[in-house]
Amino acid sequence: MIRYVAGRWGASAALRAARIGGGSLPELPTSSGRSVVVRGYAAKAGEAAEPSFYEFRDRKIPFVSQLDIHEPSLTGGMPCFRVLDETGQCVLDDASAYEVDEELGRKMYENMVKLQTMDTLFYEAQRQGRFSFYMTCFGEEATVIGSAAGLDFKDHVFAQYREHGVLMWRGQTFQEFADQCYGNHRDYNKGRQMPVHYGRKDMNFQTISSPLCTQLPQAAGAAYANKLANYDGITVTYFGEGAASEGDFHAAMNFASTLACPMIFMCRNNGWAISTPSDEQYTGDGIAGRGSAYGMPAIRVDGMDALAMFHATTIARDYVVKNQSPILVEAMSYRTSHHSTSDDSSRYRELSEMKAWKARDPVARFQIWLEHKGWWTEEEESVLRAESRKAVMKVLDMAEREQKRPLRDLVEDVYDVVPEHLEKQYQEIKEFAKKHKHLYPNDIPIE
Ligand SMILES: Cc1ncc(C[n+]2csc(CCOP(=O)(O)OP(=O)(O)O)c2C)c(N)n1
Ligand SMILES: [Mg+2]
Repeated sequence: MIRYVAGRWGASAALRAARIGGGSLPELPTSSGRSVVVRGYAAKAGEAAEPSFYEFRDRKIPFVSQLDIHEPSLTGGMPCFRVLDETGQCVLDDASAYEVDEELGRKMYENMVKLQTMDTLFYEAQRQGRFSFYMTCFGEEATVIGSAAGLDFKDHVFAQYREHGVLMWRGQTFQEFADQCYGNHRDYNKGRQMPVHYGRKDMNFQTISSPLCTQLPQAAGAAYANKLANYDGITVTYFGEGAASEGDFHAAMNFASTLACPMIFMCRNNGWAISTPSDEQYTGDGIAGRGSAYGMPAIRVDGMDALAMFHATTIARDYVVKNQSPILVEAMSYRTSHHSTSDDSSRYRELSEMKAWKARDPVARFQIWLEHKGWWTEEEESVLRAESRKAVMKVLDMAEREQKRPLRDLVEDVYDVVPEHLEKQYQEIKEFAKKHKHLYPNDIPIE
């Protein structure tokens, strides 16, 4: 008879018992309440023992006499850690281990407000046609700032594209964000990237690349290289749950776990991959549930709770440092914005759903907690909001007025000397631009 048993936990309990070995027959729990019999495990002295295990290298898997289908859905999902509920109230009986001090709490909050303000005004500027593209992180401010605060500056970050809060936390100014989005003379990438594709070597933040999930295997490789070089920091890669549907996700997870790369896989599960809802991206226990298949520990955390995010990240980081091996974190949230300025989410999801999530605003949630602690006032709130707004408006104007880089920059810096084929392409573009001035942006010097 074939029966269904709870797969994962039953199997790992058996494995653990098998690895420990020794006298007593392990009790292998199953969700069906029936126990699995391990045949021949405890052969009596003098008797020839039946083979009890499938053994290969460090694997010792007990043979059983019962043919079972291991049904993962019977094991239940991984729970989600949170400190603050949706109204900003602490849900723990004793929260002392999961708080932050006043200075850190205020800094986290101020960064979240600045991020929200910058996103609001940059988004509007893009809609006015002032630059070509923008992405906000509405709904995920706590995921990004909470995790950034839990990392060390020396940790190398390989981000997806919605994690500009990490750069803000590390000190990137409003002006530097604006210069990049306008692709002006001051942009560190010389205007050669799409807006929001930031990169800062001096902040250990690798340049964003649009093709989804490429940052994961790169991060695993970097973590491995850093380990070999005894680098005193870890590697962190951010990615969406949609990106986790790419093959690169699996390659990176396997690479990282088999080579014990010291890194955090930080998944932002915001419910959507543009128009595809997460329940169409995967079955099973989300992204965190995949950790065990790769022998990788995992944490699931409320990504709209800044305190929970901060502590999940510090605990994950400690684990990585101590064990010199990877860990997976899945932060649960909701993308309350459109995917990008090229998207209209009202075409594929109910406005009411989005509004219900917007009401759980992670920034307001953290503000309530700070106020409750006596660390934040209404007056400070209006000053911070007004000043941030003023500062962002100013940098947008400044960035707009700044000169663009010349066309020639397009082909420089990649090779020591510009190769012939790029030189030829540049000459062609130049001629085209001169001939068809009306088709060419008038603020970019041709020569
Ligand atoms: C290889 C590749 N395929 C498709 C795309 C188009 N694309 C850009 S973002 C995106 C959805 C990603 O969703 P998720 O990883 O959940 O991140 P989120 O936007 O929700 O933060 C897609 C399909 C791409 N950039 N690269
Ligand atoms: Mg997503």
